[in-house]
Amino acid sequence: MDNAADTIVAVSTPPGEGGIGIVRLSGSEALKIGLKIFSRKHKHGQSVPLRRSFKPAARKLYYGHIVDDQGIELDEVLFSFMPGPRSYTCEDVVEINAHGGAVPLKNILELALKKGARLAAPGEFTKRAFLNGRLDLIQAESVLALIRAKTDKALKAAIRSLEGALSGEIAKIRAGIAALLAQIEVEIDFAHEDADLAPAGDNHIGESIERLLKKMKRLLQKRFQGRVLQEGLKTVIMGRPNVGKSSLYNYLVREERAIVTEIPGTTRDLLREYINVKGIPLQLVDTAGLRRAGDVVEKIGMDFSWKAIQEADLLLFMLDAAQEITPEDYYIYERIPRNSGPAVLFILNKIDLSRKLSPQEVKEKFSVKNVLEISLLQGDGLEKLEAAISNMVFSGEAAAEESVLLLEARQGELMQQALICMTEAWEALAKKLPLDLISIDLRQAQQFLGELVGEEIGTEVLDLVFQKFCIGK
Ligand SMILES: Nc1nc2c(ncn2[C@@H]2O[C@H](COP(=O)(O)OP(=O)(O)OP(=O)(O)O)[C@@H](O)[C@H]2O)c(=O)[nH]1
Ligand SMILES: [Mg+2]
Repeated sequence: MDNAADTIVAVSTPPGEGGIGIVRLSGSEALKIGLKIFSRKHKHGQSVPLRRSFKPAARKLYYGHIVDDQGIELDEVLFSFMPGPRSYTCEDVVEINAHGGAVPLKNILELALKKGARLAAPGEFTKRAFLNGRLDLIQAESVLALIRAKTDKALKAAIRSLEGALSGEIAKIRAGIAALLAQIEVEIDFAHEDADLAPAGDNHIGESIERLLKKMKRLLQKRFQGRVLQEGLKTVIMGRPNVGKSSLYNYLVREERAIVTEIPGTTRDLLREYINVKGIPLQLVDTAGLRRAGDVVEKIGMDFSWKAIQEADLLLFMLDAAQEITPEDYYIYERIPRNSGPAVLFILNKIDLSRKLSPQEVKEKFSVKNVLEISLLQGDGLEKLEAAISNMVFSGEAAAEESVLLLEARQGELMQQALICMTEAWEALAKKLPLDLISIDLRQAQQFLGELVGEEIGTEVLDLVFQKFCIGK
């Protein structure tokens, strides 16, 4: 690990031009280095070096200039000092609000490096906050989620996670396991003292394990929502040629992106766009219409379509209301991946034309509960369609928004491992195996959860987590 005592510096605002840019220093020498390069404006409008006795008050802004060794003013700035432990990293932190251009920021950074600071590694400020106990690992990862959040919902979820909602849930599970372990300990001791006594309270242990299992499963379910919020739900528009897929794509993208013609087989390449439907990010894909005929180019396009369908989270399966169901519709439907495959939303388009196909018939023929009727030509049913997509992620419950917690891939995996151990403990109990064995499983589960919040964690994992950050965070 890096020498925790050294003082790091980085430009903490994103690269590019901005109104202001912030250079941040953290470490025991932060103030000393900061004061070496900062000068307060003198009465006569000239920068003069600071009096040696000058010590800025905590969390106050001071106006002045950054001045290099030759006395040249590099930038006009606001200077602030946040003494540890009441700072982001729990160390002494100095923030210099400068002008946003790349050159002044680079000059200030270089000057700070010259005066003894070291360039921060990606995520090192947050890593220090973690190492100093201000954030647990889940909260540190939420900082990343926060930075990357693409929608309001994702942002709210990341903030909740940063505030410790997810950590709190996990702490409850860990406390539950710890209590169980203690209980088992007592019973084992008891059994040793009085061999005639049958191990009592087994049922109680079983119930506790079941309760914990349920909690863990619930958290894991939310992992899907977390991933969706961050990466976008992979949503693929599919159907036979000419049903209106590209028209739907253009509507959802709010732009004439895809070519729309009355000729079947218009779309050949996949089109992909990142959009936002009622706060839920979708990675929307328009595909080539699927049919058996078609020229070489169209066939290649159809191969792409099938591949996209395999990888989808949600399929928007389009049918034409002005025509009977065709054998192609059945053929396509049969080839949708089943077991834990994508969710499918049935859409009956062109309801403005004279009807040959009713929603009832679609429901019966494909044995589905819901069919949405729309007309892209007249703009009917589109609001309902967007609501339906959103509901498929949040199951339509208003409470869902508040309860979404982000589980990063790393966190989800550890939770899964802990869940397996707990299941094994439960099975061992059901088989009436000795309590010692059950406590081994429980301890293992406890260890995985400890790793999840970052209490029992190797430096490699730590480095992996923080590498995902950019410099300055
Ligand atoms: N009457 C009517 N026509 C529509 C509607 N939606 C689309 N169309 C027309 O249907 C034709 C096909 O539309 P596209 O969006 O290109 O269909 P597609 O499914 O992408 O077709 P391919 O790319 O060939 O697979 C075009 O002439 C559209 O104008 C609708 O709601 N009502
Ligand atoms: Mg098309």
